Amino acid sequence: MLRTHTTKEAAQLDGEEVKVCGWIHDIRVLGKIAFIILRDRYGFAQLTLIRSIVGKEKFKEYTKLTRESVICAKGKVQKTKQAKLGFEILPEEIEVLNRAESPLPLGVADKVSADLETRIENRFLDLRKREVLAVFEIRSTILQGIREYLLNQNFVEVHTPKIVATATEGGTELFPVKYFEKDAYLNQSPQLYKQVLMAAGLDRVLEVAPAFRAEEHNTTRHLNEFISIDIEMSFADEEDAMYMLEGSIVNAIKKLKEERKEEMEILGMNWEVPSLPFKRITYDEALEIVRKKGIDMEWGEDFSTEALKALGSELQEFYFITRWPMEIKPFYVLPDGKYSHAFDLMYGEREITSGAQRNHVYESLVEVMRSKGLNPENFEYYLRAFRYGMPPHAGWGLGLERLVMIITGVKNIRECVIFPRDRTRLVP
Ligand code: ATP
Ligand code: AMO
Repeated sequence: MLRTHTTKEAAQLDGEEVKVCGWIHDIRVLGKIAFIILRDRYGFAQLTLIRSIVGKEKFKEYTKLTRESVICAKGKVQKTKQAKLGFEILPEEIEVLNRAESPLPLGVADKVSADLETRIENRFLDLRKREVLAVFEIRSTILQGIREYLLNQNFVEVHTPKIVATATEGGTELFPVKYFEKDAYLNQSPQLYKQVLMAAGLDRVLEVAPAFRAEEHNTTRHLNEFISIDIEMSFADEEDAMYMLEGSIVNAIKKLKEERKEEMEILGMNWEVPSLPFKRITYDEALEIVRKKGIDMEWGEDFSTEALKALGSELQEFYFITRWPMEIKPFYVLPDGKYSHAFDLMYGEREITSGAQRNHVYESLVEVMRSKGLNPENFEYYLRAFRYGMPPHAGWGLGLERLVMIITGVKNIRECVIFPRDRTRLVP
């Protein structure tokens, strides 16, 4: 084993021999004594080098090492009030595993914050910063909290194709791909497949997978590749789907509070576990709020950025907007006269999730498709599932990065993806 302890584990010991490994965060030389601050994912350790003990040659060699070089140090841990960390390691030996070039394209120890472009171009260095890594540790726990809740509710996790033949969420946002002699696309959403699985009798499905959207605009809340958490459940209406959604989010926040105290502190997050159920307002009520704020909006329009801001100023919490006009919702949503069984989950001015009870009646579905200008022939594999026993069903799709953005409070969605894909970025 290269290492015996992480820095965090070493910090708990006194008088024991350990081997810790990591990056050189900083080196300070004070004449005959030098301090190397070693960093790993879990924290820091101070290596105290005394020239008369390590020897003249080695002292010179070690103190000349560059920042961010990878080393292992073997030595005794000692609690001491003199060290800022409360302990030090007195190495007998330092093994240099990999030397870092100098200067670094992005400082790790420095407080100066580089611009996001430089950070993403040097993401491997950027992630060595505790506050950057914290976002991804939180992201991992949020996902785990949601998955855990849904698996406990008897959802089965599935994977559907990402190379597909048809659009699901409207035709303009598709990335074409060559598929041998056929035209294909990267999937925008597992929508059609998860519905087909309801006809298969899977009853409750969950998918966590990338979704691709050729959004032309460059905003702080749109990605061209994002992780979509999707559920679909049978013999259920939109209230059942909303119940699963609010339960998932509350479980994620509970889990964060239990397991990610340190990361939450680093990011200055202070969440209370939201109470259940989340507030529900209808589209008409939301429209009323927006109009009262002096914004001109017709019934049947989608909320503009300005309208969402007005809503957000009234509702700084998680809330659902229900009973949307059918004309602005996709064909697969179950209509209710000019209204629909669709909902969005919002937090303030931001949308996190769309969902609905679906239209499970073949004839009606085909009629809605036609009224929206779609050709049912292009959806043959999907429609077929509605002709031989399709139960009523409901579901939702949640953009993981949108939720992480809200929970961590970061301002740009790119900060929630390790290697983001946006309008101009394809590397790294
Ligand atoms: P979905 O993909 O589910 O529709 P979304 O939040 O990405 O979710 P959009 O239709 O892209 O939805 O945009 C929602 C609202 O945000 C729209 O009403 C639109 O006015 C506004 N919006 C869209 N693009 C931009 C942009 N580039 N800058 C500011 N606001 C925008
Ligand atoms: P919708 O198109 O609303 O619904 O997408 C679902 C959720 O995915 C997220 N999202 C995005 N996140 C980052 N960048 C983007 N470009 C982007 N586009 C969408 C949002 C959004 O709420 N099939 C339906 C879901 C369903 O009804 O089950 C769908 O895809 O958080």
